[in-house]
Amino acid sequence: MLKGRIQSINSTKYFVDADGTIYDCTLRGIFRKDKIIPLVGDYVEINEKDLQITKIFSRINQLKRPNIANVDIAVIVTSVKKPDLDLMLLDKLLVMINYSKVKPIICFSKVDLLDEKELNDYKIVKDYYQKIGVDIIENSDIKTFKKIASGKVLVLCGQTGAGKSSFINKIDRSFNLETKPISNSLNRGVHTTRYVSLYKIDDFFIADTPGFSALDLNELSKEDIQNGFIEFKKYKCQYNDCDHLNTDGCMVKNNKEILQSRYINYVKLMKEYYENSRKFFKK
Ligand SMILES: Nc1nc2c(ncn2[C@@H]2O[C@H](COP(=O)(O)OP(=O)(O)OP(=O)(O)O)[C@@H](O)[C@H]2O)c(=O)[nH]1
Ligand SMILES: [Mg+2]
Ligand SMILES: [Zn+2]
Repeated sequence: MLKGRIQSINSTKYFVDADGTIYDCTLRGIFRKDKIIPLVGDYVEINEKDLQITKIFSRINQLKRPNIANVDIAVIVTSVKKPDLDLMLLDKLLVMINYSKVKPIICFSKVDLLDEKELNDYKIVKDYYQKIGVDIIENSDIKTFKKIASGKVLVLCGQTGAGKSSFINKIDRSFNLETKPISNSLNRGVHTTRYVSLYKIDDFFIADTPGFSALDLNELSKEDIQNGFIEFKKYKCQYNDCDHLNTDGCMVKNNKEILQSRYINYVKLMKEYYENSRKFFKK
């Protein structure tokens, strides 16, 4: 028996890294019957004779989008232009990553495309997320990134066209992952990366993943959404169970210390949550 970690998956083929050697494995039928789906990042046992995966070890965590297991840090690659800065997608990803018990960091990309006025607006946003305790880098800051990444397993996630694959190519010049310009008419990426793949660089592992433009949080509870707005917790509203929507004595609503888009996005997500749960009860 060999122990390794799934590095990439291509339909029924599982590429497992065991001590630096990549084995082209299949899955023993029993897993399919039990509907267990192995993910990139899963630690597995393989039978050396027939190269079948015989066991999947339990996960420390799992992200749904991108679908990957056992990561220490999720790097939200967020372009500030082309595609435009999408703070709703960023806030949703922060909620989802927090829910999955993974540490988030934000990596802003394409800051070189901003004019002076846009740069000022961007700085306000960047400083806010930093202030509430999220680690922030820019994709030009490879040195800082390598320090953060040392010894860890990281996954790049975020919008299609934001520059995830380009970032890996920049971190290690020997990489030549496929990248493509965004579509000018749609102002968004063209889904260049198709599979989740885990790569080793220096002393860390990093996964490139397919980007997306929309993300739904339907599986999350009201509390899961609220927990993702980490900075709201420090404000003591009049009622302990204040949902910060319309309650008297709320210290979050209309609070000038909170970035306006954060509160607006929170309200949108809570409204979506209430709408979905209404639909659910109607069924
Ligand atoms: N100006 C500028 N362009 C960038 C930067 N980073 C990436 N790009 C460009 O953005 C485009 C999209 O980059 P990709 O790396 O393919 O984006 P991706 O996030 O991997 O996209 P998917 O694989 O579809 O999820 C490419 O044309 C890159 O050259 C940056 O910091 N500045
Ligand atoms: Mg890509
Ligand atoms: Zn409140």
